[in-house]
Formats: sequence, C-alpha cells, structure tokens
Amino acid sequence: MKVKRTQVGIIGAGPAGLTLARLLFESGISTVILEAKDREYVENRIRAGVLEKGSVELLGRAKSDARLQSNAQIHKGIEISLNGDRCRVNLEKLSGGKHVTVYGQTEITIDLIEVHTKLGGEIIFEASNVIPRDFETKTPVIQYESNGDLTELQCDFIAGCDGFHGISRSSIPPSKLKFFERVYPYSWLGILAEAPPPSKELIYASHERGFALYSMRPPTRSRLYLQCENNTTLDHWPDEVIWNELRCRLGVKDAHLIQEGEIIEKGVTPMRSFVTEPMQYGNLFLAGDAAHIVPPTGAKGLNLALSDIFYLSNAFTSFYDTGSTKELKSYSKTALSRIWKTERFSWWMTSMLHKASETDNFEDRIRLAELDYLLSSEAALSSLAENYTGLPY
Ligand code: RFL
Ligand code: PHB
Repeated sequence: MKVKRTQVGIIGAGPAGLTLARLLFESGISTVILEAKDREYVENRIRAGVLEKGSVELLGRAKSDARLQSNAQIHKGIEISLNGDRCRVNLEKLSGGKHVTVYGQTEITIDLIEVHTKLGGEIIFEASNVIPRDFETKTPVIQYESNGDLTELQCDFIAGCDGFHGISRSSIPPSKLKFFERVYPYSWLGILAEAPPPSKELIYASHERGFALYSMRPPTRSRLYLQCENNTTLDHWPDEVIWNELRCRLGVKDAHLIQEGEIIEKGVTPMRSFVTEPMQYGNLFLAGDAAHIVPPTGAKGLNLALSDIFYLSNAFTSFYDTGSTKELKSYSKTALSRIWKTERFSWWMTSMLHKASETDNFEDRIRLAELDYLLSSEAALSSLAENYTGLPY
C-alpha cells in the first residue's frame, strides 16, 4: 500500500470540494481531492444556475471568478406568472439593493478545476473504493484506489463533500446522526435548449397544469423545467410535447415568447428536502449535498454548499493559524442555522408554486391564497426578495 500525506483530505470534486480546496490553497493549507468520476464527466454535469452575492464573493476569494465576472448576467428581478398573468418582483428594490447572478454550475466547476490544477492543487479523478477511516482519532485516513494502486491518504481532517449519494455521511455510525426528510409528490423535467429564453429574467410559472420555470444559460441558451410526475420517464416527453407544455404553462398571452431550438439535454430530477444533524463527527466534516438537500425551486442547493464552505474554510484556517479548534467545534451549529432557514424558504417556494395532489383540494386552495397574498403584499414580497437574494452569512 502506498502512503500519502496532506492536511485536509477532501472527498468529492463538486462545487463544495473544489471551492474548499481553492480557499485552503490560498491560505497555504495542503489538500488532496479524491473524485470518483473522470474530469470530463464532472465538467459536463448540468445543474444549478443562480448565485447569491455571498457565493460570487467566495468564488472571487477562491480566485476562480475571472470568466464569471465577464460572462455572468446580473438579475435585479424575477417574474412570477400565475395561470398566464405575469408579475415582476423587483428584487433590487425589495431587498435594499441586492441582486442575483446567473452563471451555470457547469462553468463554475470548469473554472475551479482549471485554476486549481494550474496553480498545482491536486485532484485525483477516477479514485475508486474511497473509504474515510479513523476519523474519530487525531490521525484520520482516506483509503482509495487509483490506477490500480491502493493508497492511504493520511490527514489531519477529512471534508466529506461527496454529494447526497457519497460515502462520507454513510461512514458515520447512524446512531450518531439524526435525519430530517421530506420527499415531494412531483419531480422536474429539465431541458437545456439552443434557443433564446422567453424573458431577460427568470419566470417562475404556477399553472393549473403544473409548475414551469424559464431560466437561461447566458449568452445563448434556455434552461427550462416542467413539473412532472415522480414516475415519469423521458419516453413521455418527446420534444414537441415539451414545447407545447412550456407554451401552455406560460399562458396564452405569452405563449408566442417561446422560441423553439435544439434540445441538447433532458433529465428528470426528484424533489427532496433533507438535513443531517450534526454535520461533523470527530475529524470528519460534511458539507454541501453530502449533508443536506433542498428542492431546486429556490435555487439554493449550490449556494448552500458554498455557504457551508465559507464556514468550514474559515474554521480550518483559524485552526492552522492559531491552533484554536473553537470554529471547527461549532461548524455544524453555525452552518445549520443558515441551512434550516434556507430549507424553509425552498420548501415554501416549492409548496406554493407546484400543483398539489388532486385529492387535497383544501391544500391547493391554501396554496393559491398564499400566492395571491404574496403578489399583493409588499411585506411578503420583501421576505421573498431577502431570501432569494441570499441571507447573510
Ligand atoms: P455535488 O455537486 O453532488 O458533488 C459531489 C461530488 O462527489 C463525487 N463523489 C465521490 N467522490 C469520491 N468518492 C465517492 N464515494 C463519491 N461519491 C460522490 C461526485 O462524483 C461529485 O463530483 O455536491 P456539492 O459539491 O455539495 O454541490 C452541491 C450542488 O451540486 C447541488 O446542491 C446543486 O447542483 C443541486 N441542484 C440544483 N441546485 C440548484 O440550486 N438549482 C438547480 O437547478 C439544481 N439542479 C441539482 C440540480 C442537483 C442534481 N443532482 C444532485 C442529481 C440537478 C441535479 C440533477
Ligand atoms: C437554473 O437555471 O437551473 C435554475 C434557476 C432557478 C432555479 C432553479 C434552477 O430556481
């Protein structure tokens, strides 16, 4: 068995693991990232697209924002469409001057990998049988295989940034963790299309046929989503059905705004809320989707992963600068306070905008009353704007 040594061993090269590695590198702390997939796969995953100010600032601190600064779009508002009637939510005015940035997670991942590898950071792609061990001791290790070699990576700490299906969370004895979960009775069909989006801003559409979201990947592409049934398959969604449904849910008045184009990617995403408490056990720290999941309606999954990394990178830096374990010990508590507020917001946006089950007509009326109230109340809209643009760290 080969032996390697680093200060912080990171499992997973998603946005959480990569940003952590970049920030620690900038503070002179060594890391090795172990990633199960190959680089091409990691760089081609299509996921989130809306960034809060705190996320953009963190990517700046990670020295990975050069392309973002020149290619991203600033959005000062969103639109909400209710059965075809559109209403603009002025995020900037309602939040006291804040906005969101539209830039795809795919591009963020490409940027982080490019900068980190150029500066000499180590990412081991296609690492298999990755097993975190001995993290209840002061000498944790991550065992893994790469190119046929079995290696033991000795480290001071392990950061489990390996997403919802990763190995880190499941390596902690279940009796030490508590899980909180809600699975929703619908999913999203997502498409990426070579077609201009119907509006300069995102449109969240609640319609009697179900929810639809009209987003974008600047400069030329549309990123579009449709509420669908949980057991749907892509066979149910030929291109023509998708375009018709997108037109229909935007309403008769705006249907002409939909411009068709080649559909480059199609996929179904289930909707889940999930939180693990605590997010640390001994010297193993969980961050991002490894610890929590939100349904994508509030555009928070990626932003939450990055806010965890803000707290965790500060805690590691403080430890290596001063020897203090205070921030490391309180990492989970600090991160969870923001996570639960964001879980609440994502659950609220999801429940309010999606068509509820046919059988619960009471819940559906409450949902419509909530939407009606939101669109008629500056106080309610200000709360949406404050949460959508991002709660403070
Ligand atoms: P990631 O991005 O899942 O990265 C985890 C990385 O760990 C690797 N990995 C392992 N590596 C080594 N050994 C193992 N045993 C491993 N197991 C897994 C994986 O290959 C991967 O590279 O987690 P991270 O960094 O915490 O980032 C979180 C965000 O990616 C996530 O919150 C968002 O993308 C969620 N999400 C969306 N969020 C939004 O805000 N808007 C969206 O539109 C949106 N769409 C999505 C999404 C998540 C999806 N998933 C997870 C299936 C669409 C999809 C399909
Ligand atoms: C996206 O562009 O992928 C996106 C935007 C807003 C959301 C979810 C996804 O709420």
